[in-house]
Amino acid sequence: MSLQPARPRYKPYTGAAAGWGALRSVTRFWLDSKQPFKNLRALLKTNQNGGFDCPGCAWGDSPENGRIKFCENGAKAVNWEATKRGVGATFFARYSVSELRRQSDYWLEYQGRLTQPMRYDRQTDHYVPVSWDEAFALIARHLHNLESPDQAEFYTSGRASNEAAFLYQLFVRAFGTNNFPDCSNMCHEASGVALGQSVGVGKGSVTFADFEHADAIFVFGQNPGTNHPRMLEPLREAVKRGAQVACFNPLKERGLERFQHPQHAFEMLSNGSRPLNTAFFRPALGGDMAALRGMAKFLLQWEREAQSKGEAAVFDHAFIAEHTEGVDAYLAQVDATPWAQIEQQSGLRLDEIECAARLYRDANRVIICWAMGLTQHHHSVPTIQEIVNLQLLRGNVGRPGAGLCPVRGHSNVQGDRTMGINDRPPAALLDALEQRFQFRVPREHGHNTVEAINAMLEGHSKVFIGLGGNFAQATPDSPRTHAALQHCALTVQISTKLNRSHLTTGNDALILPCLGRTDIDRQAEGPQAVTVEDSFSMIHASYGQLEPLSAEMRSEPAIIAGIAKAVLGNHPVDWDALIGHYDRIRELIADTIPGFHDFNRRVQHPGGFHLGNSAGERRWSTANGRANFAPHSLPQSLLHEKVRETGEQPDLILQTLRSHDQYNTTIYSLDDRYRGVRGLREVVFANADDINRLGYEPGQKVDMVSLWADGVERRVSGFTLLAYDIPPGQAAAYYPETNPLVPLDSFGEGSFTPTSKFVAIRLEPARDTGRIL
Ligand SMILES: Nc1nc2c(c(=O)[nH]1)N[C@H]1C(S)=C(S)[C@@H](COP(=O)(O)OP(=O)(O)OC[C@H]3O[C@@H](n4cnc5c(=O)[nH]c(N)nc54)[C@H](O)[C@@H]3O)O[C@H]1N2
Ligand SMILES: Nc1nc2c(c(=O)[nH]1)N[C@H]1C(S)=C(S)[C@@H](COP(=O)(O)OP(=O)(O)OC[C@H]3O[C@@H](n4cnc5c(=O)[nH]c(N)nc54)[C@H](O)[C@@H]3O)O[C@H]1N2
Ligand SMILES: [Mo]
Repeated sequence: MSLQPARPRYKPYTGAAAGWGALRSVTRFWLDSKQPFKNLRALLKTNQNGGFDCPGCAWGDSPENGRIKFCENGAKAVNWEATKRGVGATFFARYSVSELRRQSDYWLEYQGRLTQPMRYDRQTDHYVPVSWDEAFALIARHLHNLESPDQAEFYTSGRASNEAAFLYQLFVRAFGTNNFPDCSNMCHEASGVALGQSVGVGKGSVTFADFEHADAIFVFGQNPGTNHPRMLEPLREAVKRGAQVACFNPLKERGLERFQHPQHAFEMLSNGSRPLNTAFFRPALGGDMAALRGMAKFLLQWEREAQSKGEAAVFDHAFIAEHTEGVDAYLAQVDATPWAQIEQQSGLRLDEIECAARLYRDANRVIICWAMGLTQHHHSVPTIQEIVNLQLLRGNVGRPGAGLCPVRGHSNVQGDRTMGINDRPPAALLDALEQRFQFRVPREHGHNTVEAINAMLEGHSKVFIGLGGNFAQATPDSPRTHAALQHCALTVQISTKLNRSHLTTGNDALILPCLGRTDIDRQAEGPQAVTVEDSFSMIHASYGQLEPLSAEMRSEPAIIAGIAKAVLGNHPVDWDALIGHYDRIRELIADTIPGFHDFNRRVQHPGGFHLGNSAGERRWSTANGRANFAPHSLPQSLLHEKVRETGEQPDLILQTLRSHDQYNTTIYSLDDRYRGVRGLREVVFANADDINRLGYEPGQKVDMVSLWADGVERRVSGFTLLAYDIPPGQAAAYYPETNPLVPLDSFGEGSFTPTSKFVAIRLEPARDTGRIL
């Protein structure tokens, strides 16, 4: 593999998910890391007891050791992080920041690991070396210069360990603000809000073992073949033992459709693959709430029929009576929802919805999973609450083999929230911090991601610190976000790899290179482990395995402690002492965060420990102490009023999604194997009839312009139209290239999550008409 991408090619993929293609792809990344043998040893430690937690996704594992527990995309993540290539003083002397800005996201990260702290020199437009102490002192000067602590933004991306996240929130709150914009704001925020209101805890209620007992598993708006490949195995096992797997996705994503496991040699050799799904439903973008409502309406109809015939009930009346509130209002809402609206909004025929409802009814134990296809819409909170409503009707929460399963993204995004990375922190957390550390903890809500961008744009916030991630590229409305960062007096990025956020500098800017999950973290009292929490609330330890590329890199906790000490001195804790051995950080976590008592002992247990989940135990930590039905009506229209105000009918509705060879804004290669694309990311998938109807030809280059009545033109140029098996009226294109199309004020109600899966667009012939394919 080299940086030179393959010649662009588009040819529908006919192989199975995983299998030989996966093995070939992993091998390429392995060799390209320049240290294949070391990395092979490291890979075998992935997700093992005594090994490190995969820096890929947040899917959990069975606790037994021994079996190989990494997937194709986990292997890519490991090889990408554990590379021999480094980016330090020589690199930055060679390229100015303006020059670097002209490079692609792919090129930037490919350059390798950041190896030493750097400070931006505006005079020369180059990054130049800076000592750690000078860097910390510079941050302290800027933070002390602010009129109020609320003028600084402290971003977190979900790879930060529990220890790093806990220290970060402690420092930031001791400094005096709750401004915690977080990648979760763009991700599963709607799940947290919806579940918190409905069942009292914003996390999934199931554990890994539940998948072994489910009679049906519904997967909404998720592409596990690419984004959570280890999830395919429990799905496949479920199908094997006769359980139903039903998928709701407008795209027939490979892996949901056909699957073979790379670790099952026989199936691979015989090239035998079997259909994984037992049912596949292809809703309109944003149509899931209507589909779920339709399922509930069928259940209600069958419940009434059963009652009139004296047959067994469809609803779990005992559960509803004992545990829930609001069923009558909800069923009245179900009755009031017209079938015509359900059909029109869901994009599904009533017989399809009836089929889904039957699958649902006939299963005793049902797990419902979901991801970004549900969380990145205007009405994501009501949609997820509709899942809860459905599950409550049949008592499918809090018993083995049944429950709610938001499948998280970043490997520790759930843990970061548990540790208090929260712009709207619960009072109990703040009370506990105040009691333990004896300082006045800020009580006002802080900024989430959208609010942080607005605050920087308006000049209210002047310092941005990013604990990981790529704020400039992951956020919506890219030109405005870039301007927001550039308005700052200081931007600081604590990172492993070079990305566009380092090039979108404030007046002053720092790059602070940190250790990653795979690196050995040596502190005064020896090598340290960190801990993480997966989607099933399992907490386990992670031990880095590889010698760091540079002695100048520091661990995230050490960097945070360095900043904190420079800003606050030894208040409210002795930061250096904590870093000497992370057991001391874990003691503070045990003192303040519920569920972590005796943390240092329990985390020694192979496989870790379960944090507990009140909803999973049928205890409801809601205001009324019950599980709540949420009686929402369907949205009047899926088109936001700002779209309707333009008076223009959108050509297509665009969703922005991930290719197979990327991890969020990290682009591993320009290929998307399962969708048949090679060597090119500026593509837009559309239905052949739509391409024809709109007067274009497949392979032609187009611009996309988003419809939003605020006088700002949002356009991306030169995307190649690909005829794809996608429902009419829809389009799909990769994130982050399409982020300039997502308006900053187009976000989910109650979640503030940018609506990345629903962008109303117009196509225009590209100014550059040269054909690529
Ligand atoms: N290899 C790899 N792994 C990853 C990531 C990665 O980038 N690469 N990212 C990580 C992160 S942070 C996250 S959050 C997860 C993301 O995991 P996913 O949620 O699987 O990610 P997306 O690519 O955004 O895919 C969304 C899926 O939802 C479907 N969809 C879109 N709109 C709708 C809709 O309205 N209704 C329905 N029913 N379906 C819809 C799309 O067709 C697509 O299949 O993955 C994590 N794991
Ligand atoms: N249009 C559109 N936008 C989206 C989405 C979408 O589906 N569509 N998805 C959203 C979602 S779900 C998410 S989660 C966000 C992701 O947003 P982010 O989490 O901000 O972005 P990433 O691309 O994961 O960040 C990659 C960078 O993290 C740094 N990094 C990697 N590992 C480590 C580490 O161990 N420590 C530290 N300190 N840094 C590290 C590297 O420098 C790398 O360049 O994007 C969101 N944006
Ligand atoms: Mo995410």
